[in-house]
Amino acid sequence: MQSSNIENLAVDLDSDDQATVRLLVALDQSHLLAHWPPPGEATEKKRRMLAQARELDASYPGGLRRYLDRARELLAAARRGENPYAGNEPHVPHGRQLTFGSDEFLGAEEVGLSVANRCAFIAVAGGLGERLGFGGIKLAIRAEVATGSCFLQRYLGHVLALQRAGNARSRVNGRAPVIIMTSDGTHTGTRRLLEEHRFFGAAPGQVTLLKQGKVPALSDDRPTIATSVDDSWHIKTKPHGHGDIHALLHQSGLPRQWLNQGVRWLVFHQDTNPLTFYGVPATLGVSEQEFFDMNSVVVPRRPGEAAGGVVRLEQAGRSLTINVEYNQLDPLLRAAGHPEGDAPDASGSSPYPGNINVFVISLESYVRTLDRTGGVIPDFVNPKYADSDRSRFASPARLECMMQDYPKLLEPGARVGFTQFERGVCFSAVKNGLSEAARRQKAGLPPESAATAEADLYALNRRYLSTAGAVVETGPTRAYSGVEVELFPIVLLSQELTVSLAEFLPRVSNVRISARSTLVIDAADVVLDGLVLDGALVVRAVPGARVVIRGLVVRNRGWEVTELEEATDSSDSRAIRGYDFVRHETRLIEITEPGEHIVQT
Ligand code: UGB
Repeated sequence: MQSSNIENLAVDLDSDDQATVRLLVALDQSHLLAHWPPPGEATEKKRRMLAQARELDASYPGGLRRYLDRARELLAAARRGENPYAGNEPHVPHGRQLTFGSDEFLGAEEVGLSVANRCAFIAVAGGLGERLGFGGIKLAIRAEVATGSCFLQRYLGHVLALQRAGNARSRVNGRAPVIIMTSDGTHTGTRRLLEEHRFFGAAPGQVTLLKQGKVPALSDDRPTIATSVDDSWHIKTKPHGHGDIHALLHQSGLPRQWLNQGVRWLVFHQDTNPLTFYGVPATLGVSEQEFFDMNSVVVPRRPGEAAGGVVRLEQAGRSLTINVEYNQLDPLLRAAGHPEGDAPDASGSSPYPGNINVFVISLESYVRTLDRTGGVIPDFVNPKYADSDRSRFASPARLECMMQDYPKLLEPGARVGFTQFERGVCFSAVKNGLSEAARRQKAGLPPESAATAEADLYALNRRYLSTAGAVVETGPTRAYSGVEVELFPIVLLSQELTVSLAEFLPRVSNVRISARSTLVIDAADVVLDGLVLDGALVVRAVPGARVVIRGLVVRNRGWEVTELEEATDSSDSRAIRGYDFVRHETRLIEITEPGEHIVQT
C-alpha cells in the first residue's frame, strides 16, 4: 500500500492510531486494513483494532517487529524440516532418585522443610483446559470429592503447611509469596475464586496474580497476521505458552524484592496436579544439597508418552540440561545415532526422565539471570501443515515458549539437575475428558483425568498410612464412564500431617482400615494409636487441638461411589469424573477447643 494512501486512510484518526497504521504497513501487514471503508466511517471499529494491535506490540518483548522477524525465521526452519537439536549428543542428566520413605528421602525432606518458609510458589494457570470439557477455570476443579476442595484450595493449603513447617524449624516468621499466572480466559475467574473463599486462609497480599498476554496468530509463513474468522476487525490471538512467566516476574520486580526479604527458592508448578506438593520438601532439600540453579521434579517416562524428557545435550564442549519435548525426543535420538529412537532401556522406561513441569529454581541465580536476559525465553513454533510440501497451515500458527526452557537463559556451568520420584508420589495431572482418558488407559498410557488423579491422591495418602505400619486393605477397581479407578479405601490426611513423612510415621500404630472405608482427617495434630475402621470416619479439629485416637473401633455403612447417571452441568466437577459420592453413614469426630483430646469410643 502506498504511503499517501495510508495517510488518507488514517486521516480521521489521532496520532497514536496513525502511528499504528504506519507500523502495520511497515511490517507488511496492510491486509489488516484492506477492508477499511473511507475516513469518517467505522471509526470506532478502526480505533478498536488499532488499540488491539498496540497492545500486542507492547506485550511482546521487542514488539510486533521482533515477533514477526522471529516467526519468519522459525517458520522457514520448520518448513525445511530442520531439527532444532541437530549436532547435539544426548546424555542422561545428573540427578537424584528418591524412594518414598527411604532414609535419603526423609533426610532430603527435612533439609527442604528447614527452608520451606523461604520459598515463593508460582503456579501457571493461564491455560483453558479445552481438552477437559470443564466449564470453569481449572483451578476451580475439585481435586477430590471427599471434602470437595478445589485445586487452588489444595495448593494454598500445601503452601501454608510448608510455611508453618519452615517457621517452626527456623523460628523465623516467613511468609511464602504465591504467584498465579493467569490469562484473559482465567484472570477474572481466579480472582473471584480467591475472593469468594477469602484467599483460602492466605494472608492479605500473600497472593499476586500476573496476567499473561497473547500473541497474534499467523496464517502463513511470510508471516501474515490472521484475523478472526467471523470478525475481520479483530486480530486472531493465541496464548504464548507458560514460558511467559519468567518475563512477567522480571517485569513485576518481585523476585528482587523477595531476595531482599530472605527468600531462597522458587517453586514453579502447573495448575492441575494434586500430587505436586508431596515431593516438594525433598526436592527443596536436594536443591540445597546439590546447589542446583534449577532442579526439575521428574518421573520415570514411558517411551511415546506426551511428556518431555530431561536430557543433557552436549555440543562442542558445551553442556545443556533441558527438557526435550516428546515430539522432538525421537528425532533427536535418531539423528544422534540411536536408531531405536524414543525406546525403553532395561528398566522398561525411557533412560531420559519425564518432565512434569514442577521445578525449583535458586532465587539468587534467578535474579541475576533475569537482569541479564529480561526473562525472555527463546520461543518456538509448531505449525500444523495442511499439505505434504508444507506450504499451507491447517490452522493459524503462533510462537510459543515454555517455562521449563529456563536453562537456555542460564550461563554455561550452571547446575541443572533433577529429583526423581515414582509417578504416584508427585504426578497425576488432570488434562483429559472421560472418553480420551478411557482411550489412553486402554492404550497403556497415563489417562490423566479427574478420576485417575483423585484415585492417585487417595492412593498416596494410603501410602503415608501403610509406610507408618497401618494395615490398609486393597479396594476394588471399578470403571466409571469407561475409566477404571481404584478409589477405595478413601484416605485424605491434612496437609499439615503429610508435610513431613518423618514426623507422620510415629503418629500411627495399630491401625487397620478395610477395603470399603473412608478416612478423612482435617486436623493438624492427630495421633492414631489404635484404630479399626470399617466404614467412614471424619476427624476435624480447630488449630491448637491435639487429637489422640486410642483403641477406637468404627463400623458403619460408610460411603459409596456411584456412576453418575447423566452429566449435565459442565462446570460441575462431577461431570468430568463420571461418578458421585453417596455418604450413607459417617462417624464425625469434631474438636472445637484447643488442647489435648483423647477419643476412645
Ligand atoms: N499454561 C499457561 O499458564 N499459559 C499458557 O499459555 C499455556 C499453558 P499443559 P504442556 O507435565 O504433563 C507440559 O498444556 O505445556 C499452563 C510439558 O511441556 O498442561 O502441553 C496451563 O494452565 C510436557 O513436557 O502442558 O506440556 C497448565 O497449568 C509434559 O511433561 C500448564 O501451563 C507436560 O507438561 C501446563 O500446560 C506434563
